[in-house]
Amino acid sequence: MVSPSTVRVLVDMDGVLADFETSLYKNYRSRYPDEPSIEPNDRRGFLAGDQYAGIRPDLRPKIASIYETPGFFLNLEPIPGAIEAINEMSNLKNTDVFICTSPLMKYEHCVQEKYEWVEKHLGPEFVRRLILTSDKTVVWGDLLIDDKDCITGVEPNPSWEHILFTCCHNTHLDPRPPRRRLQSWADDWRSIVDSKRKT
Ligand code: UMP
Ligand code: MG
Repeated sequence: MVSPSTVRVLVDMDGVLADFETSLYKNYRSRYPDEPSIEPNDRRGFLAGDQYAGIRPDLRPKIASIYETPGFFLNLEPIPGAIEAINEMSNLKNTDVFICTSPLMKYEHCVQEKYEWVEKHLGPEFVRRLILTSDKTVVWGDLLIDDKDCITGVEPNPSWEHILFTCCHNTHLDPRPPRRRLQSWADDWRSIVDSKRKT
């Protein structure tokens, strides 16, 4: 009997497992209550800094100061259903799950806190499954579940199929066919994983 091939799933962290946008908004509002702000429902485009700079250029460093604050990444709340889903996914037969996330270029705090977040919410064994990279195109996988609209890098033909995970900044985008979306962790991620099984 031919054994089924293993599906390798890369799961993004910010916007997919960890709720970056809600904390960014709440912390910004509390630190800069008199400045204009953008509610999550009104976010457009992956980079909050770009949208804030469109209101006023000096808001870009203010929004950056929020995610550069020590404790910001560690204290992100899990996205609803994410912890249960990734645990269930990694317990599936013939399924390898890795977390694949890009750190800030200002990596102080962010890098260590990403490791700490994984240990806190998923346990010490999951820390082995954490990949930090600024270029996800060179990481091999069957699927990349990620909220970023356009994922580019040195590899023009990444091995993975990008599944767009719905987040406030990308709700207005039509997934360009044949791109598939996962609306939330309540959506049918199991069928998407199974669609990559070869036998
Ligand atoms: N990031 C920003 N600005 C934003 C949104 C995200 O710098 O407005 C950073 C934070 C994380 C990284 O380090 O991007 C997350 O990218 P993904 O791995 O989730 O694509
Ligand atoms: Mg993300």
